[in-house]
Amino acid sequence: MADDKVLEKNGLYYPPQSFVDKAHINSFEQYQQMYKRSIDDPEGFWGEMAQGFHWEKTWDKVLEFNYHRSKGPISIEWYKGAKTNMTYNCIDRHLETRGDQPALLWEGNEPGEDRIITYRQLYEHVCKFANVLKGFGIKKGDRVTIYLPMIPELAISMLACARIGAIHSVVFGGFSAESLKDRIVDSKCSLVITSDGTYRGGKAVTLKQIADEAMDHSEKEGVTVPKVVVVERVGAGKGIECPMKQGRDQYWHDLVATAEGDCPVEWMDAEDPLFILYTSGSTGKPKGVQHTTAGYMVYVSLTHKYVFDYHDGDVYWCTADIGWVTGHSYILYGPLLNGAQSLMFEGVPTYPDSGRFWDVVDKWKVDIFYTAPTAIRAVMRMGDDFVTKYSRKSLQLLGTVGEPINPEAWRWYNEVVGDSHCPIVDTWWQTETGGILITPLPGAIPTKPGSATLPFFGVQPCLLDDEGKEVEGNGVSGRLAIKAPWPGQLRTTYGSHERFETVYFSDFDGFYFTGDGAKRDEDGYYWITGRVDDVINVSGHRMGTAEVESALVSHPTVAEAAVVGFPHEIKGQGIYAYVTLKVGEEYSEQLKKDLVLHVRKEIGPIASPDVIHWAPALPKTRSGKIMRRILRKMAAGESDFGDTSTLADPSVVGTLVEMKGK
Ligand code: 6R9
Repeated sequence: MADDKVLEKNGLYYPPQSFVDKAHINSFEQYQQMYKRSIDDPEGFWGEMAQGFHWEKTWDKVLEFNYHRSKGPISIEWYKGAKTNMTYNCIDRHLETRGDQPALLWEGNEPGEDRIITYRQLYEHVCKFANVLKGFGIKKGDRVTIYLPMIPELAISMLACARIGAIHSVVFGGFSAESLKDRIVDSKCSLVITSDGTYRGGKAVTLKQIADEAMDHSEKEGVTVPKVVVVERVGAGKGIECPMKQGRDQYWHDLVATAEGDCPVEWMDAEDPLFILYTSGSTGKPKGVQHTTAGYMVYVSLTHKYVFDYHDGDVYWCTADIGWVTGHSYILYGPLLNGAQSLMFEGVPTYPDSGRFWDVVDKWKVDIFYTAPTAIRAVMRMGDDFVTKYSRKSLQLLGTVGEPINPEAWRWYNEVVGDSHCPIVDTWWQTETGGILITPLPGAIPTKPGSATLPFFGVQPCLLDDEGKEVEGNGVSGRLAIKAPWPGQLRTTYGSHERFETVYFSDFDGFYFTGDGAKRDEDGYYWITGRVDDVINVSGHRMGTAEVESALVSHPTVAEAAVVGFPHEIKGQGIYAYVTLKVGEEYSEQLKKDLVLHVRKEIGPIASPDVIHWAPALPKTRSGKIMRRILRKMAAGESDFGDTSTLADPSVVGTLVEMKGK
């Protein structure tokens, strides 16, 4: 059927008619009307959008805020005065209507290893574990660090925390002991939940020993974790050790065996914290982005419904790890709030082979598939056969997130994966934004490969020039900022409101600054061009160049380091490190390897430098500032470095060029 295809006209891609017919928002006019209303009357709009949830007490005021640092402290409050509970809305609210429907579909690392958990079963698991937490004395406001692989216990732990009002801080399982230690220390958590180990492809690797090392080190910094819960994921005989510390460590299965299957919820104030999630910025250590209860709940639920055009009964799969914000908002909270069947995948796209995604799509009859450009590029490279040998008939919608998608990968995703039958939503957002901000609504907004298109309801993006003046009109570019709050926005950074204000609100008074650059084309569509600060995006993961630099400098041979991103075919951006050694140290291939290993140990494998470039000296201005522009160009293989006359010593550039590849 011709009308069953995505149609291209003058560079715009239109959804198939059959998709439009059933879409929640099914015309551009409807999008425009709703958008206009959301901006003209935010309180009316967001008050209405909050109607379907359970409110133990409704709000007194929908929105109160100050975005101007010049007028006082930055504050953002949504649904002020309301009382509710996230877990109640994710689970209890659905028990009557869909208790026996699957909530989580779990696909393990090995094909054939899976679990289905219904809403009722999830209720029991969560209540039991919530009672375990209470038994440890965990109460409202306490922080719980969760360092787990993609297993159901991760979701259960988060929901159990939310049920009793504890604040979860999930740490991605690929982070090193050092990174985990930083997060434990900053959050001063009362409990760590981890597992004996996890799988990387076909191999079992330890997590518990990493967690132990992190806790040993946190103790030296004054934070002693009193209790640790260990999930047995791998078990004995797989070559990993799981030392248990008497009096501190207990197994999950022993604890839940005797726990009660009901646990009353803690009614939370709208603005009570729900979770902290650490993310990288341009300076210092990662910061704990803090999200609160009611606004985040309404926002992730609504975006999940409209952006993915989610309908009852759809099987929805987001391939992210819950250790990142995408997993928090669009594997766990958004889908469960909407009563969805959310697939949770423990493995990687290339194990046992590069057809795994589509094997899983066929197995579970996935309707909606959401992944990252880096994963698309990785499987695209392996050839179409890995895709076309699977039917993929169930697929109706495709999504991407994490970094700009190059038009070539977008077209391949559309034509090969989606058989030109599924609209694609390229969703732009951040850990800080809680949910999707710029995105197509698939039944209403025609797409362009590489553009995240238009703002979601209630979101007012704008472009600012270097002086902080708004750039009006279309066909322009600038720094991407947002003019007014949306309910899913972060409220502070954990432990320091000052840092929150400095990072996001001090560059441009009256705006939330995203750190991204963007252009707005003739049709008003947004194209994100990447970070304008010292943050690089490696395989969709945010990495502060300063973090990698300080890891390098902590090696005994290194005097100084400067890290920049460079274009990388699969990862989007790779990590390129210029390293100056201490006097007397010698360059060698072995030292390069040692430095890469050192960074892996300090931060984790995702931060491994792709290139180490020996730098007898770094190009610096007279005031001592490293001219990263030159380093970026050199890393990208360019030979025109622009004006170098402001350097303290312009000859440094020639020396660096000579050292390339040495
Ligand atoms: C959700 C998430 C945020 C940064 C963001 C931007 C980049 C995310 C994007 C995108 C272009 C998209 N980014 N989605 N760039 N198009 N669709 O990824 O959060 O890990 O905090 O990263 O990722 O640079 O500022 P987070």
